[in-house]
Amino acid sequence: MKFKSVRFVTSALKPEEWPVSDLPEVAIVGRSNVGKSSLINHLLQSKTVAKVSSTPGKTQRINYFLIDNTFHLVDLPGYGYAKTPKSLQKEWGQWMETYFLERPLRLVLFLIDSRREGLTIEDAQFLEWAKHHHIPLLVILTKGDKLSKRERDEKSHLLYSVKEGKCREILIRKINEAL
Ligand SMILES: Nc1nc2c(ncn2[C@@H]2O[C@H](COP(=O)(O)OP(=O)(O)OP(=O)(O)O)[C@@H](O)[C@H]2O)c(=O)[nH]1
Ligand SMILES: [Mg+2]
Repeated sequence: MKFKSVRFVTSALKPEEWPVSDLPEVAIVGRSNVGKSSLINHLLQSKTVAKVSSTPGKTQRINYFLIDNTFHLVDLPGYGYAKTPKSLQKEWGQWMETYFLERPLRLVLFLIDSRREGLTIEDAQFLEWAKHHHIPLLVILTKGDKLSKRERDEKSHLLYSVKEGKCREILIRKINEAL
């Protein structure tokens, strides 16, 4: 897969709205504002495929994109977004659990802001849960361009920046391996 063609499939919320499909899926998760939608645009070399915003909570539904007619790339809403109503937060948690356990997932791209020291409680909980359920996960540190050279050298995970091209090729290779 070269990430050449993309087609927006649907913007869904509840499991009933998710596409009926056996195509493999690669999902993107992480806190609000970490750069999930930006990463999708960078992978697809488009400015407009996924909606980006400097205000957290932009992506509020599960957005499905069909890539190269072969797999679904799935932009999930960011967690840790305080303005989501409490009632929806609870249901949302259950839907997400269903999502991760029942979809034909090949890889979860787990995004963390590279400037953060350590994990948030939610990040740690998700990692623990994903490990327990043997969910294939790739940790990606975002906004790598905001780090100094020394800080970059200290990081051991894939350091991504939408301002740089090299990380895109590495990530595409890793996604292809997972598929
Ligand atoms: N400097 C820099 N800024 C970035 C990078 N990636 C994302 N951003 C910025 O971070 C902000 C949030 O990006 P989004 O892609 O909307 O984040 P998101 O994770 O999809 O956020 P939600 O949809 O709210 O969950 C935007 O202002 C982006 O321009 C990066 O690699 N470098
Ligand atoms: Mg988003």
